[in-house]
Amino acid sequence: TDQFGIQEALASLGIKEINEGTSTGSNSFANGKIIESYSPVDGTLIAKVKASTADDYQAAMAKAEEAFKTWRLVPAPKRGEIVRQMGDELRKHKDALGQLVSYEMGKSLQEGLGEVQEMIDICDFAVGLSRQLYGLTMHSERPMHRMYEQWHPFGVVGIISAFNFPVAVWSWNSMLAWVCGDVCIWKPSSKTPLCAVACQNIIKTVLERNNVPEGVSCLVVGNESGDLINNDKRIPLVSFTGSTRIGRHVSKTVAERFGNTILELGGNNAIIVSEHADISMVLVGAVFGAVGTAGQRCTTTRRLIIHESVYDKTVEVLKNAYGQLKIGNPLDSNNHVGPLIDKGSVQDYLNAIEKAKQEGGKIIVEGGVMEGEGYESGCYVKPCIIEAENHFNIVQEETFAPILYIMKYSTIEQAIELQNGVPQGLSSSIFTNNMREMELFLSQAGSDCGIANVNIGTSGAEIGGAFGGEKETGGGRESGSDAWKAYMRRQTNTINYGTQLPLAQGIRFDL
Ligand code: UN1
Repeated sequence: TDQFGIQEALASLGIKEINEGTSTGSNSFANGKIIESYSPVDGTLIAKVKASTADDYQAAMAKAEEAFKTWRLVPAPKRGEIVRQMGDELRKHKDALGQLVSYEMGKSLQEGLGEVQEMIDICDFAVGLSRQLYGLTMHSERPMHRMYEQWHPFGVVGIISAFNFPVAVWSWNSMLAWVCGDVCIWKPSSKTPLCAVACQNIIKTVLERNNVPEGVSCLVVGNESGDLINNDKRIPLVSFTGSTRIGRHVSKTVAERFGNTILELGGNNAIIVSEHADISMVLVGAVFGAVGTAGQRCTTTRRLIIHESVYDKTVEVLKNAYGQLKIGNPLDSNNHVGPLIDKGSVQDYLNAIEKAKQEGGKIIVEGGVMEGEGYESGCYVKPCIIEAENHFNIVQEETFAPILYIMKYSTIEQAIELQNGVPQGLSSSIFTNNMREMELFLSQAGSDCGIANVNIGTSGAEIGGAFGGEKETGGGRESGSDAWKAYMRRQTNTINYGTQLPLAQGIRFDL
C-alpha cells in the first residue's frame, strides 16, 4: 500500500530502478558499488544508487572543466535566465520533490515542501543577482588613470552537502555559483542520494533545452568522492555543510592547497527567554526550534536560557506542549515529529541523554525510543528536555537530535555569556519586549553568532540574508546578501589612458 503516493512521486522524478541501481542523472558518473537508500519513515528500501568510482570522478571533472570554458562566456543575465527556468521546473516538481525529501530524510512533509520552496526562492534571488554582480570603481591617485574591480567566476565549485537539507543547501550554492559563471560538482550525503538524483533529473531538462553543456552540473555519489574534491587543485572553492569534526578535516585539506572554503558546520543555538518575554510566542519558537526536523537542523534550538523569575512558568508551558506532540510518519500532517535519519543517530541521542544524566542533568521531559506499530524503522525518538548546566561536556556538543537543555539566569549579561559560552556560533535568539536588553543582545557586546534574532526562534532563516556562523561553525556565508562574492574571484584593474607613466606612491624612476 502506498498511502502517501510515494511511488508516483518517485516515478515523476525519474527514480525507477530499484534492483539495478539508478544512475546519477544527466551525468552518469556511477559505476561503483551500490548504495542502498532506506527510508527512516518505514525502514523500506526506496532505491539503490551506484556510487562514483575514482575514474567516474575524473570523468566528471573533465566534463566540468570543459563546460566551464563555455559557461563563463555566457553573459551573467543569460545564465540568470537559465536559473529562472530551473526555478520554474522546481515549481512543477515541488510536491513530488517535497515528498521525496520527507520520505528519504524523514522531515515532515510541510518542511520538505518548505525546503523545495527555499530552492525556488533562491532561484528567484539568483535571477535578480545575475544583473547585480557589482564591483566598485575607485579614484586613482594618478592623473588619467582609472581603477575598478570586477568579479570573475572561480571555475569548478565543489559542493558537499548534508542529509538534513538534502536539496536546499545544494541549491543555495549551485544557483548562486551558476549565475556567477562557475560550474558545480556535487557530492550529496550518502544518506540521501535519491534527493540528489531527483534534483539532477529536474535541472538536466533545463540544461538540455538551452543547449548548456551537462558538465555545468555534475553529481558524484559516495564518500570516496569527498576527499577527491578536497584534494583537487582544479577546484578553487569547496562549500561544505556538515559536522565540525569533518569540517575541520575539509578546512585543513583544502587550505593545504590554498583552496577556498565555505564552511557551514555545527550549531549549538540558544534562545534567551527574558522575564519580559511573551511566553505564548516563546512556546511556538522554542518548540518548533527544538523538535522541528526532529532536532536535525544546524539551527535547531538546543538550549533555553530562561530568566529565573519566569523559569517555573516556562517549564510548565513547555512540559504541557511536549505532552501534546505527536510522533510518527512525517508524511502524515497530523504528526509533529518524524524519525531521526538512522539508527546511528538514535544511538547518539541515547548516549547524549545518558551523558547528560551522568553529568548531573535532571530529566524534565523523558526521552526514549518509540516502539510498536508505525515505528518499525526504529528511528523514532521522543523529544526530551533536560535541566542542565552550560559547562557540561554534553551541552557544549551538538547532538543532532531533539534534546533541549534548559538553564536559569539572573542578569541579561549573564544570559549573553551563557549563550556565547559554547564553541559554536551559528544562530541565537532572545524573546523580550524590553528594548534595552534586545539592543544589548544585538550589539557588539551581545550575541557572537552569525544569526541573532528577536522574538523569533533560532531556526528557519530566510534565504535573503547571509546564512552561516562563527567559531566552530566555520565562518562561511551562503545564500542571500552578498554571499555571492565567495563564489567569484575579485580582480582590481588600473587603466592608464594618458601619455605618461607616473608610478604610484610618487616614486620616481627616471630613465
Ligand atoms: C541546515 O540545517 O543545514 O535556517 C540549514 C534554517 C534553514 C536552513 C538550515 N533555513 O533552519
